[in-house]
Amino acid sequence: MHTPELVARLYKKMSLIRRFELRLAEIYHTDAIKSPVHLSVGQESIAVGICDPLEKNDIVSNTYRCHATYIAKGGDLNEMMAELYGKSTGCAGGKAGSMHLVDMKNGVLGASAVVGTTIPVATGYALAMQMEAEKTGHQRMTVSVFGDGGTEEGCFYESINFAALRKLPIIYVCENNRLAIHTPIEKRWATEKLCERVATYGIETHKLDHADVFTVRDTIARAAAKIRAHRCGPIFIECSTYRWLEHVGPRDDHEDNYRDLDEYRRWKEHDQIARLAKMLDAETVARLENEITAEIRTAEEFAEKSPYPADEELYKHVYAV
Ligand SMILES: Cc1ncc(C[n+]2csc(CCOP(=O)(O)OP(=O)(O)O)c2C)c(N)n1
Repeated sequence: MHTPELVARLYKKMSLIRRFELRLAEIYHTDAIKSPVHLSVGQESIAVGICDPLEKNDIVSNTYRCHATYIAKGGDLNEMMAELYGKSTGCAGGKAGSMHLVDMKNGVLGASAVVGTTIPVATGYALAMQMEAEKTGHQRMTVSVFGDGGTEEGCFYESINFAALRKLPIIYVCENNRLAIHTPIEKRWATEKLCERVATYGIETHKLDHADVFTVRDTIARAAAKIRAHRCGPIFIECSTYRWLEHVGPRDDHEDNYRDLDEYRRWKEHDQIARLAKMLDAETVARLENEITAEIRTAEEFAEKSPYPADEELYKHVYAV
């Protein structure tokens, strides 16, 4: 049985992510947003299920499709919108854009556009957390999130091997939306036995098929508690999900002939936001939606009013050898 508070909290986070991204899709044509956007519409329950049970000082790491985990982990919404607008108040000073969101004060490790590259960085962070816990006695954790395409990179296997060897405090989560740009999984993998492949490294695995936000949350909560108590990481979780919009950009691409629209319709019927709305009373939903409207408007105004970076910023954070 889920408490009304939990349902309301998960609903609000998922709806905030979706409405924030749909607002981006609306304003994208105005050129206010200065970088490409990889939207997570349809996939929100994974990010929210992952981040809800984490502690503030735990870290979540993701790829270029990072809006959802940034918001779910409590990343600053104003700084996120300002970053998308290329403004100096953005979370990366307006220099990085949508694919490189970061908010270390809220436990969001910097994202990267290069598929797979955040996995070894997150693994290194988990090693640092393991060493830190030897001094502090408290085990913080890292959750490394990536797509099914990320598991095709060599550094994925190097990372999970190292993490298993050193029993690192890390949970690896594959958001399996079955698509890498336009290529479905059937054209990329000889078998879909991803969990079985990972298990051969000596890693506990879980396969979650329905993107049920409560199941994702409970699985992460149990995995995190186990790793904190027994120092027995890593744990690998494969979460099935589905991207409703195009790979990059604001459109739906259902006319592009590369995906099975029945699969899309099936996922849409199981939309977790609509499901949780039905578990709440209408008054609560209206109140949460009003709060979301205000938060998005505030973020937009903050971004609009903020200045672009000064010219001299061009030479800061540039390294030469
Ligand atoms: C190393 C590398 N190879 C190729 C690309 C081009 N690329 C960008 S996104 C993408 C698909 C990745 O799919 P997946 O990891 O499943 O994540 P999703 O986009 O579905 O969230 C590819 C091949 C890249 N950015 N980096």
